[in-house]
Amino acid sequence: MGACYTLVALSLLFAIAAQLGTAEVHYHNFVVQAKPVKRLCKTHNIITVNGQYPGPTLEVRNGDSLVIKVVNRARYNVTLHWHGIRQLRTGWADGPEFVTQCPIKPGGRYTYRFTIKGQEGTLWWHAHSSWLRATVYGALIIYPELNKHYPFNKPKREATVILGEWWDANPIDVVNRAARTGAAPNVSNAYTINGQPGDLYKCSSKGTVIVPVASGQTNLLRIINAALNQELYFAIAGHELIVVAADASYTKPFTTSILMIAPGQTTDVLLIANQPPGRYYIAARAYVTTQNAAFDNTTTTAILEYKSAPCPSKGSSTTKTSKPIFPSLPAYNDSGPATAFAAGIRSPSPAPVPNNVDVNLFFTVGLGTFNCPRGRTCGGPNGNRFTASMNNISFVLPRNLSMLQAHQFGIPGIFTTDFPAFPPVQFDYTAANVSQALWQPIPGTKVFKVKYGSTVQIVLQDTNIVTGENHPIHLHGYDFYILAQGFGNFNPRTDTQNFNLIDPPLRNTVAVPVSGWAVIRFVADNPGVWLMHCHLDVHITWGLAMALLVENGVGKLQSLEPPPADLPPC
Ligand SMILES: *[C@@H]1O[C@H](CO)[C@@H](O)[C@H](O)[C@H]1NC(C)=O
Ligand SMILES: *[C@@H]1O[C@H](CO)[C@@H](O)[C@H](O)[C@H]1NC(C)=O
Ligand SMILES: *[C@@H]1O[C@H](CO)[C@@H](O)[C@H](O)[C@H]1NC(C)=O
Ligand SMILES: *[C@@H]1O[C@H](CO)[C@@H](O)[C@H](O)[C@H]1NC(C)=O
Ligand SMILES: *[C@@H]1O[C@H](CO)[C@@H](O)[C@H](O)[C@H]1NC(C)=O
Ligand SMILES: *[C@@H]1O[C@H](CO)[C@@H](O)[C@H](O)[C@H]1NC(C)=O
Ligand SMILES: *[C@@H]1O[C@H](CO)[C@@H](O)[C@H](O)[C@H]1NC(C)=O
Ligand SMILES: [Cu+2]
Repeated sequence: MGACYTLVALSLLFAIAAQLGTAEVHYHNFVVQAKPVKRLCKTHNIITVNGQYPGPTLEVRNGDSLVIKVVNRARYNVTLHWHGIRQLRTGWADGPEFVTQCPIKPGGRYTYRFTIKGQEGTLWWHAHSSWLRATVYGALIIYPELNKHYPFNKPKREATVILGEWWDANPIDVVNRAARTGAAPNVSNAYTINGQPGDLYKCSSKGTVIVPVASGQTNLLRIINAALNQELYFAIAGHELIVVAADASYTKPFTTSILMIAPGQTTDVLLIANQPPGRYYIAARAYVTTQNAAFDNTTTTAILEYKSAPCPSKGSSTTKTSKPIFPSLPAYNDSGPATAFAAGIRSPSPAPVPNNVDVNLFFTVGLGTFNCPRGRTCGGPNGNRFTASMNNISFVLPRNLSMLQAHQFGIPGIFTTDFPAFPPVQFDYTAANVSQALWQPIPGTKVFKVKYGSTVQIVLQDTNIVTGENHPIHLHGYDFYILAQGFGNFNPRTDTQNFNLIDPPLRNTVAVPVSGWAVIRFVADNPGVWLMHCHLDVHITWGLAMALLVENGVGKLQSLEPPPADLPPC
């Protein structure tokens, strides 16, 4: 009886909402296909969506629904992930291959359907299969509901700045070669802004992205790090940036001249065009935390151009030769600005931080090695193969069914539920020289099971196995509060006292400090199988991942929806 009334009331509400036009359904066709693209003087056939690189920008409002019909015309398996979308009860649309679905095979199709619930800001979408996300990605912008506003003055203009990474090779060949040799994969040849390397690379000046601004006006820049494997420092010459959101959660505004954005993260900033009219470089380059590892030491640029700036090609001889002003960026290995930037990001207070922790977890994150098979030579550390793990389990994707299907239909043999809550061996995680007896993890497909509604806290602890490194850890299906972060080993006695329970940032990806730790907390209110992994694709390839299995709660509204009929078979 009560349920009937609720249903009637709900459908009435939906009818009213539809009449007012407050929630829309957006239909898109995404054709995954190869397309020749010329960069760095050479043409490559890259995998794209609809022939676009970067892919199409999705623009929706909070409360809207998306229906994205994907057709795979490429020669690779593919899946798409809507990075940061909570996918409440719709885990089937989350996308990581073999976790929430089997891949869409060449010639196959699948329609992703989901609703944006209570999220606003900048997110993005990307392939979640092998290294296809190197070129298959785009922005996903969520505006406030109709007649609702930003919690800051409405900017005059908005621009999206997607940072990416370009290989002068097929990225799939790069990762496959590394899998064969056990060595680190080749580093990229360029970083990109909206798909363009910019002025400082060969054959790239013509395509350099221009971001136009008008004197005196406020602009909202939505900056996304879609790079495959590299954390980036970002700055705009002559201009301060006011950070107003990160990972589609608003922040307490703070002013900075340097951003550090890890792959998977987004940062929204206000830029006031208050400098002398002219041209100013927007630039990004690597923030590197490994020791003695090769990295892409190039700088990508775009140009912030005042509309009243003299045109360089038609102006006087001085303007003709005047190059844009270059910003000052930190040294590639300087962690200071990254640490300061992370500390600056706060929620608008007071944030509703969950208080009583039900599930206390401690996960190490780091690299490792597997012995080189007898009779072969390997290119990793000490002649072995590179690997990576969480709590000494190197994550292996199933091959014959997705974990979510196995969970839903009770099919055994796909994963086990014995992911350890704590490191199986306790050691000095950040010692300068961790004993090599600890370097070799165990491969496995293990989940940690969590009851619906429990408050989960996870300490993420980097290890110095092989090398310490800043790992951007991304959790699917959730936003989490970052209560604290620091260098060295997490100390529960002293570090717990410094938790920020007032205004910690709410994010979907935390850059765990190199040889350090971060503590995250969230309420497990979204049933399903949710991948948690390093967003450097080189590390997820090596197994730096695990999955949380959040059980159904009571009744339909606390349970995963049934799978869509067109879910691809394995
Ligand atoms: C990677 O780098 C090596 C050594 O520089 C080179 O031989 C190889 O062709 C490159 N390409 C790929 C796809 O890994
Ligand atoms: C990075 O490149 C710059 C020149 O562009 C050079 O001065 C610097 O030494 C390089 N750094 C490393 C670590 O390769
Ligand atoms: C950064 O690298 C330079 C050499 O490229 C080195 O001289 C310096 O000590 C390094 N700084 C840090 C903080 O590691
Ligand atoms: C899936 O593959 C694994 C290992 O390859 C095997 O043990 C399991 O029985 C298979 N499960 C199904 C449902 O085919
Ligand atoms: C680090 O440990 C290895 C053995 O695990 C040892 O061979 C090496 O000498 C040690 N290096 C330092 C600097 O202590
Ligand atoms: C991981 O497990 C393997 C196999 O039991 C063991 O040799 C290694 O020491 C463990 N390492 C850590 C860091 O727990
Ligand atoms: C593509 O997906 C199928 C399962 O749907 C799997 O059997 C096959 O190994 C995948 N191919 C590659 C290259 O990963
Ligand atoms: Cu990592």
